[in-house]
Amino acid sequence: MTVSQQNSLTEERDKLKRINLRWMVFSGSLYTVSSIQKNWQESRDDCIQKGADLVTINSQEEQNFLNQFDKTMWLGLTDLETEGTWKWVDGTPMTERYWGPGEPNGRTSENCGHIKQFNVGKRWNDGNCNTKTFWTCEKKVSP
Ligand code: MAN
Ligand code: CA
Repeated sequence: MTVSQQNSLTEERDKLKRINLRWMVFSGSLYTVSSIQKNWQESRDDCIQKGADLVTINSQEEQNFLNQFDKTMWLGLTDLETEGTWKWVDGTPMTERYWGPGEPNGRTSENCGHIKQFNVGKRWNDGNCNTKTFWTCEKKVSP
C-alpha cells in the first residue's frame, strides 16, 4: 500500500469514528458526554481529536443542559496558566460562574474545573487535574 493510500484510509477511519459518536445538538453546538473517565489533559486531547474541545459554559441554559446528565465532568476551565485566574479553553471570558459553596479552594493543587454533583444549582469545583473523571466535548457549529 502506498503512503497516500494509507493516509486516505486513516482519514476514512477517523471520519467513521466521528460519525459513530453520539453528538447532541443544543443551542448552536454539538456535545458528547464520555462514558469513561480520564484526567483533564487526556480528556481535552480526546475532544481535540474529535474536532472539538472541552465544554465551556456561557449561559444558565447551557448549565441546565449539562446538569441533566447528572455526571461529574471536566469542563474546559483551568487556572493552570495563572493561579487564581480562571479561563475557558477557547479564550472566552468566564462570565457565568457556578462554583459550589467555598469553591474554588484548591490553590496550586486544584487547577481544573469540573461539574460535581452537589445536588444544588451551583456545583462547579476546582479539582486536581490528574483525577480521572467523565468529560464533555463541545463542538461549536454556529459562529
Ligand atoms: C472536597 C472539597 C473540594 C475538593 C475535593 C477534592 O470535595 O474540599 O473543594 O476539590 O474535596 O477531592
Ligand atoms: Ca476544590
